[in-house]
Amino acid sequence: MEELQQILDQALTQFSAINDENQLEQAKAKYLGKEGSLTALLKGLGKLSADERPKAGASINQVKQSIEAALQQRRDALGHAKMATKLSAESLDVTLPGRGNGCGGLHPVTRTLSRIEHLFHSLGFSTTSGPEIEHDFYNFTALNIPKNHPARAMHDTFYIDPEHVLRTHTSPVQVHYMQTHQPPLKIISAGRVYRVDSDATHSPMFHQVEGLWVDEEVSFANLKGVVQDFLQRFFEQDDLKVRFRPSFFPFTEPSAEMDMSWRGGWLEIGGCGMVHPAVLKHVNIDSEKYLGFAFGLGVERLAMLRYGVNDLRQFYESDLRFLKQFN
Ligand code: 2U9
Repeated sequence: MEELQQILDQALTQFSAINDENQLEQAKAKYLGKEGSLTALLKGLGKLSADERPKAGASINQVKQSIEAALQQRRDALGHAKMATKLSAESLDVTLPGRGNGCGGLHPVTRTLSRIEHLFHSLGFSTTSGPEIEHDFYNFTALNIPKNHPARAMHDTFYIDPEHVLRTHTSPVQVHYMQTHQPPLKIISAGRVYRVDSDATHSPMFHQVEGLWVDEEVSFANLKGVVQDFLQRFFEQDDLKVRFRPSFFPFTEPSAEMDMSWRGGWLEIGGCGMVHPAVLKHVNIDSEKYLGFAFGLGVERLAMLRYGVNDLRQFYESDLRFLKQFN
C-alpha cells in the first residue's frame, strides 16, 4: 500500500511538471505501460494469498484510475494552453472597417465622348452610329475615294476581305444616314475607327467624332461658328481662337485643317470642309439644291488636352492607377 501511494505521488508530481504533450505520453508509459511500475504491481497480484488479492487489486485499480484522471486533466490543461497561445497569436480585430466593393467609373474616352455629344446636342445635332466593319463602298467609294485612287494610301487600312474593312473614319455612318434621310440633316457620328498605325501619338484603334450639316443654305461661316463654339465650350475657354488652313480631303471641297490657340501657340485639332458634290451624288442628294459642311475631330486628342495626358497609349493600358484619377 505504501508503494502504491508513492507511485501515485510521484506520478502526480511528474505530470504537473510536464509542459509538453509528447513528454506526458512518455511519462504515462512509466506507470501504465507494459514495463510500467503499476503494471508490475498488477502482475505481482498472483503472488498474494487469495484473501489479500481482492483488496490489493482494488487499491491498485483505484490508483490506476487516479493516474489516468490526472493524465487526462494534464492533457486538457496543455491543450487549452496551446489553443490560448494560438488564439492570441492569430488575433483578429473584428471591429476593423471592411474593405468595401470599390466603385467603378467611366473611362476618360467615354466621358469625353459623352461631353462632346452633349455639346453638339445643344447645337441641334442628333447622334447617329453605324457598324465598325464597313463595305468598301461606304468607307471609300461613296466618299469620293475610288479604287486604286492614291487617296486610299492616306488611310492605312485593316482589310477583313477584299470588299470589307475596319472603318478608317466615322464618315461611312453619314453615308448610310444620307441614303435613308432627306435634307435638312444635322448629325454627328462618334465612335471607334481603325488604322494600321501605332506609336505614342497613334493607336491602331482610336475614336473620332464627325459632324455633318446638309441644307439649302449652309456656309463655311456656319462651319467656323459651330467648330469654334464647340471648342470654346469643350475647353471652357471663351477666348479660345480657331484658325483654318487650306488643305485637301477627297470628300470635301474646299477643305481645311483646324488649329486652336493653345498655350501661346497653335495646335492642330481636326479637319473640315464643304461636302464634295461627288459625295452628295453617290447618295442621290441633289448637289445643285443642297450643300453641306463636315468636320472631324480626334476624341483621344481632345481628351489628352482636356485632362493633361501626354501619352495616348495610357488610355488603353487598363492601368487602374491611371483610370482611377478620372472617377
Ligand atoms: C461625309 C463627308 C465629309 C469629315 C471630315 C476631316 C475632314 C478630318 C480628321 C480629324 C482628326 C480625322 O481623327 S482625325 O485624324 N478628320 O480631317 N473629317 S472632313 O468629312 C466628311 C464626313 C462625312 C459624308
